[in-house]
Amino acid sequence: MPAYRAPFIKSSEITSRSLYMKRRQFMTGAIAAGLSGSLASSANAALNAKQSSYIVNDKITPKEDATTYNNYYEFGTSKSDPAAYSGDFKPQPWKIRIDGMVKKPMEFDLQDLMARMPLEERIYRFRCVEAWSMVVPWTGFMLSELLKQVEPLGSAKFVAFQTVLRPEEMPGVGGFAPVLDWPYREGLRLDEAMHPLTIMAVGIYGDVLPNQNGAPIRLVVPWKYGFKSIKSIERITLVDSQPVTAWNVSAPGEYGFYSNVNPERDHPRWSQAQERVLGAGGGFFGGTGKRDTEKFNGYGDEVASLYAGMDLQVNY
Ligand SMILES: Nc1nc2c(c(=O)[nH]1)N[C@H]1C(S)=C(S)[C@@H](COP(=O)(O)O)O[C@H]1N2
Ligand SMILES: [Mo]
Repeated sequence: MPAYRAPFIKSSEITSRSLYMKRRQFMTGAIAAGLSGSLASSANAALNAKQSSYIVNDKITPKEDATTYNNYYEFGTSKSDPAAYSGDFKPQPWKIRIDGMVKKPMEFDLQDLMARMPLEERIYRFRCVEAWSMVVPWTGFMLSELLKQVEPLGSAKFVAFQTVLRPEEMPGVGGFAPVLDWPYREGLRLDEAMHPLTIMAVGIYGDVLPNQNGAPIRLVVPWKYGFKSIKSIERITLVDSQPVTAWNVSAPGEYGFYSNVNPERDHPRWSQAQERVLGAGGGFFGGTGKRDTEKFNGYGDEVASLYAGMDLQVNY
């Protein structure tokens, strides 16, 4: 292992980011000018989101990489399967139900919800447990804003999430030996769910989510391994005990409930000390395309206090 080096931001990377921001400003301008009218309902509608201050200065992953190299086992286990086989999935119309230990259980129509929630664009690091990573602009809103509307009861301690299950639209579901115990399920502690970094994303790269990235609405928790960021959510339930999660059921020794990004705790079958950055693989200008993985994926200042006093080797 190489010694730790502080991340070095090349001027070319800074340039690509500011170019991206300019393009975003242009899109926002186009919307303000009323050019977006019919776009709003089309499949690649530009979303009218304000630029958030939650950004990182890392080079943004090419959209092509983030939308063709995916994990979404409902559509197959190869990285290219979700983009290739999610064409029949119908993300509209969509309802999302929030129930359990709340004062006001509710069912939201996603279009209504998106019109009401203040959408913002955030640039987050995203680290898969398989030791690859990307940096992508998500459009969404804070999960806390959604949960506040249903008024969690004092007894609620965890939040359980569930992906829609539609075997007829999801060719990776079913068969004699299902890869996971469907539906895909995930969970967070209530304080993690209420953290300002935790968002519900409805877009990526300024457009609505493509099916392979979790259309029409998915979770994004940037300090945890990617599998916590559950896709195409149809149900959220507040509960008082730690919920069952799909990967933990499948391999409890490998995938814990917390799954905070942690270079100090290796996966039983591979090191978590470094990550391969999507789209940065040792090209003409050299470099390995790798970087050292940061604890909490670099979000330690914001989230480390959530785990004060906890042994993160035990609570992996
Ligand atoms: N429903 C569902 N959600 C899921 C998955 C999945 O297989 N099914 N894969 C997870 C994993 S392992 C990762 S790394 C991310 C990938 O998100 P992306 O395709 O947008 O990069 O989605 C997560 N959410
Ligand atoms: Mo992942």
